[in-house]
Amino acid sequence: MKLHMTPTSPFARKVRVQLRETGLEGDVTEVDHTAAKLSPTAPVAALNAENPLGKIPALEVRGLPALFDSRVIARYLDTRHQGARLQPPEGAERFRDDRLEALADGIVDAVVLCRYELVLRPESARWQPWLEAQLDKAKRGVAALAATPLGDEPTLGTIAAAAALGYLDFRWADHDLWRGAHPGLVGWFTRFAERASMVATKPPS
Ligand SMILES: N[C@@H](CCC(=O)N[C@@H](CS)C(=O)NCC(=O)O)C(=O)O
Repeated sequence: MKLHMTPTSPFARKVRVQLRETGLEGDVTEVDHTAAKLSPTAPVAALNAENPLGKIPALEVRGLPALFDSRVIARYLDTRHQGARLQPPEGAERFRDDRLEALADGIVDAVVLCRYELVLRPESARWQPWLEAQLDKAKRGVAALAATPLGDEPTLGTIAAAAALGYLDFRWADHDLWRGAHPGLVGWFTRFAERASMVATKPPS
């Protein structure tokens, strides 16, 4: 399998943590698009050929078209390893975990859009109310995350939550979107971030 990624992408990090938690890491070659400076305004032809949406992560697998997005990849990989499934069994627990994953991904969607607005859009064309509205989504999302019971075990939901908080630390530390207001979440993340899978995939500073 080939994983299109960058070491700074929080969505790719979800997959990279999962690979390490499930012993599948050795089955996947990472294709790093950092050098191409992948962004919505700098598409990469080799990636577009696999994912028409031009986004990472995308996973090339034998016998299927390349898989995207991170949630689809996560569910595929969870069928490919020997150990216990990371997704809870069908029922209420699975929906709680799916919701957690969607919440975490939604927080990242909002701040990734903000980053594009700040980094890619010419300053003269910046739309401040839109930016603030996206940051508000992220803050409300983090408050909801803090109100959600989070186990210490890796599931698709807890991995997504950890990738989201790690990304807020990586790109948005100066905005203090979560640490100041949610000490309980800090405690949870501190423990989760000690996992070898998280240490190995920490974004480069
Ligand atoms: N919903 C997608 C989001 C993926 C995404 O937004 N990836 C960003 C990098 S963090 C990307 O590839 N951006 C390039 C683009 O939007 O053209 C997922 O979960 O995989």
